[in-house]
Amino acid sequence: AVCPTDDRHVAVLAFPYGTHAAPLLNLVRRAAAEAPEVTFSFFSTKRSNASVFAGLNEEQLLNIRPYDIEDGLPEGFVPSGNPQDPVAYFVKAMPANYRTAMNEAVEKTGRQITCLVSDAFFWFCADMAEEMHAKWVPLWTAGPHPLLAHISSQQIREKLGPDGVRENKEIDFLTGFNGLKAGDLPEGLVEMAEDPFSMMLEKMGEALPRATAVAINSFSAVHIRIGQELETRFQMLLNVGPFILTTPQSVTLDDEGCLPWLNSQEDKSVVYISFGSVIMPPPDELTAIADALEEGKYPFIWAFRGNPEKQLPDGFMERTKTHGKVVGWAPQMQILKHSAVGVCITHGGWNSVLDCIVGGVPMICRPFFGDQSLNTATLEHVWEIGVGLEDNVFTKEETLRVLEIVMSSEKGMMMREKVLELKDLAMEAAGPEGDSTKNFCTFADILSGLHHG
Ligand code: U2F
Repeated sequence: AVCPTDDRHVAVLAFPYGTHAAPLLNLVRRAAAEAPEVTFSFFSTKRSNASVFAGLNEEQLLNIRPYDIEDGLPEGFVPSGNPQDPVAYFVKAMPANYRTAMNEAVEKTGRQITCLVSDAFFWFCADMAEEMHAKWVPLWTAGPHPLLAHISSQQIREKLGPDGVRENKEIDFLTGFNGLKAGDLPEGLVEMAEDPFSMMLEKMGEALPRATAVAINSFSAVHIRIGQELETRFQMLLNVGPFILTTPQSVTLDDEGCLPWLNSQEDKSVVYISFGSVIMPPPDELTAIADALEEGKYPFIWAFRGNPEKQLPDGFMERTKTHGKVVGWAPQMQILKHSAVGVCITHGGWNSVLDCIVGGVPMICRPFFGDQSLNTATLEHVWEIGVGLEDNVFTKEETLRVLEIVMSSEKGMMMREKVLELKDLAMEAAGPEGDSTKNFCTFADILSGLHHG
């Protein structure tokens, strides 16, 4: 029997690291606004909830309630500095930590769970949903290429043979991967590493075809053939992005005056640098970037997560203070939309790639882990909207070389044109008649129990 929407209870299971929980909350906020009678319970760690719910008032939260889950860290855990360590503990604590908090939410609200919306990582939701007779809609927060790679891991291993990774071997047997190589794939995929994170991704690949629908923070025109292939693998594929255009965003204040400063800079002259929320490049590469900016006299905004006085070359901050800004956390999207920005130096995190597309800004990419190499190869060789680095390291010479390509060459102009074409397609997808808008309606209907398919 179909239960009335006012009995509906959607459990949202967020992955509390990197930029995963915030995009999921933003998507759910839009859905919750359209289904006021449905109850939403949002599960993440205390720390993650404190960060993603910060600044949201009752009115913005509507029918969504946060619940804190255990992070699985042993008592007295001392961070080693490796951001992957807490993730490994967390993955070991799953799914028991979610179950405990979900039972609490069922008790508190008096409503059984009718739908699970989770980070796509959470393979265990396939069984949970079955057991609860609930729907399951996982959200893949990265791009379509790595998603297809993860769900094709067995095929990739078979095709590449037993000799392990052959860095330069083309992945020509997978739809949409022409021009991409084995060495671009996420680490741990070809060799099948047995650490908790890689195992989670492996199980994810097996579980996703069981989902009611798989949502992705992307738009169909990003790669039509990959989209078509994904559609054959899943019960339903819902491109519902880019979230920067399709979901409410939390506001980042411009405390350090980046935007007024950009107003005083020439068109397409500024270099914006950010390595996302997890990564800090090694010291010699930070120095190389700083030296290149100084020698090339490029105006810049650097979103720097560490201590710039200590980690950047002596006197760099003082010498560059009139033509550069080093800030803690920048209003990235607004910066990238500003006409003064000419290039973004990034680690190739998917959210940053989408920010650059929507901002119409070509990229210089230095990937570190996970999907970032595949994103870099795709934007360099498939979309032609950015460049990678020789040997994938910043040296002063290499940084100057790629800056010159993007900022001053014919090739750089072509990149800008192509990124603007993608931007138009993104805007269209998120517009009133666009695919992402239509897919969002389907997503919201599944959550409210109105979609029967
Ligand atoms: C993980 O990505 P990260 O969190 O490291 O990086 P991004 O996906 O690029 O997301 C960074 C977000 O933070 C914002 C920026 C993006 O939305 O607009 N931001 C900001 O507002 N101000 C700043 O100063 C700096 C950043 C992972 F590491 C990646 O490999 C994955 O692709 C990604 C998604 O799954 O998650």
